[in-house]
Amino acid sequence: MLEPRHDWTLAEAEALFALPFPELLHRAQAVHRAWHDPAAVQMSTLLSIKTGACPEDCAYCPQSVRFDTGVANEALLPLEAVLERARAARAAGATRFCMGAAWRSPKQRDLDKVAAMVRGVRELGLETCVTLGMVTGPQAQQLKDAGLDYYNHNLDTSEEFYGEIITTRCYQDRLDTLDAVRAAGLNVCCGGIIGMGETPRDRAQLLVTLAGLPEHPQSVPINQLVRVPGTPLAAAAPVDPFDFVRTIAVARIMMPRAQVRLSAGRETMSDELQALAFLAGANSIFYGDKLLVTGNPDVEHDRALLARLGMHAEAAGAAHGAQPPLHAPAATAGVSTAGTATATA
Ligand code: SAM
Ligand code: DTB
Ligand code: SF4
Repeated sequence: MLEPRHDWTLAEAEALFALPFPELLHRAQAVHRAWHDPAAVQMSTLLSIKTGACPEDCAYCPQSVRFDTGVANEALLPLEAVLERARAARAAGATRFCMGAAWRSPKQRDLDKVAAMVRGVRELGLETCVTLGMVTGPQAQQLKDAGLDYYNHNLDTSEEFYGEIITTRCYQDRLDTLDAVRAAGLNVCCGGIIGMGETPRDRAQLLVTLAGLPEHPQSVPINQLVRVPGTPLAAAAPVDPFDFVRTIAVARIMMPRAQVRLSAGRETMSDELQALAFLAGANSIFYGDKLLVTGNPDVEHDRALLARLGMHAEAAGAAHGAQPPLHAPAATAGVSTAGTATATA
C-alpha cells in the first residue's frame, strides 16, 4: 500500500482538476475504495454554543459583528443545554458532536466551560469536536485532557486569496493553531470553502497546503459557500456543481485516509449532486436540521437519501482515519492510488 504523500505540487493538483470528469472520478473512487468502505458515511451534528458578535471580519460569515445579517447574538450556552442537544443528536444517529463558537480565540474561563462540555458529550459515547478560533498549545492540551477528539480550524482558501476574505488575522495564525492542535495529539479537522470568488488555482493550492501539512488532517470539510444576505459575499457567483465535485475528488486522491466531508451548502444541492459527491469520495456529512446558524437538510431527508443509495451511517469510532486499508490497490489495476498525478497518462 502506498503511503499518503505530503509532497503534492501545485502542478500535480491542477493536473488532477484538469482531468476529464470520468477519469478524475474513477481515480478518486479507486483511492476511496482502497482506504474506506464506499457505502459508509460519517455523521456529525453541529451546535453553535456561542453565536454571533464575532470580532473577526471573515467575508463569508453570518456571525461577524461587522455585517448586518439578522443573526441573534447568544452568550455561551449552559452545559445542560448542550448535553440535551448532544443526547438528541445521538438519538437521531449522529456519532460525532461538533460545538462551534463565534470567537477569535477563547478566553480562559470560557475554555474551562467548553472543556466541561467536551467531557459531558464524551460521556454520552459521542466523538467530540470543537471549533473555537485560534488556540495556543496549552489551550489545545487542556481540550485534549478533557477528552476532545477533533479540533476544527479551516484554512478556507489559498494563502494568496486569504487576504481578500479576512483581514483581521493572517494565514500563518491559522497554521500556528493547527500546529498547536496537532502537537496536543488532537485529530485535526481542516478544510475550506468553495465559491468565494477564488480561482481554480486557489482551490488547487488550498488542497496542496492541506496535503503538505506534517500530517494530513484526519477530517477535511469541503464547504460550499452559503451566501448569507448582509455578508460581503451574499452575491458571489454560484459554483459550477461539477467543479465542487472535482474539488472533493482531488481532496480524496491527495488525502486518501482522511474523512472528506461534504459540508455546508447541502441544503441547496440536489440528491443527485450529493450522490455524485459521495461517488467522488466524500464520506462524511453534517447531519441535523441546522449547521451553526444556517439551514441543513432535515434528518428524515438525509436518512431517506442514504437508504435510497443503499448507504449507511458509519459506526461510532470507526472513522479515525487510522484504520488499515480495506482493499489492496491491486484490485484497481492501472489506477494510481496515492501515487503521482499522471494527468496526461
Ligand atoms: N470562529 C471559529 C473560526 O472561524 O475558526 C469557528 C467557527 S467558524 C463559523 C467555522 C468555519 O465555518 C469557518 O472557518 C468557515 O470555513 C465555515 N463557514 C462560516 N460561514 C460559512 C458560510 N457562509 N458558508 C460556508 N462555510 C462557512
Ligand atoms: C466547517 O467546515 N463547516 C461548519 C463547521 N466547520 C464549523 C460550519 C459551516 C457554517 C455554515 C454557515 C453557518 O451556519 O454559520
Ligand atoms: Fe468569527 Fe469564525 Fe465567523 Fe470568522 S468564521 S467571523 S472567526 S465566527
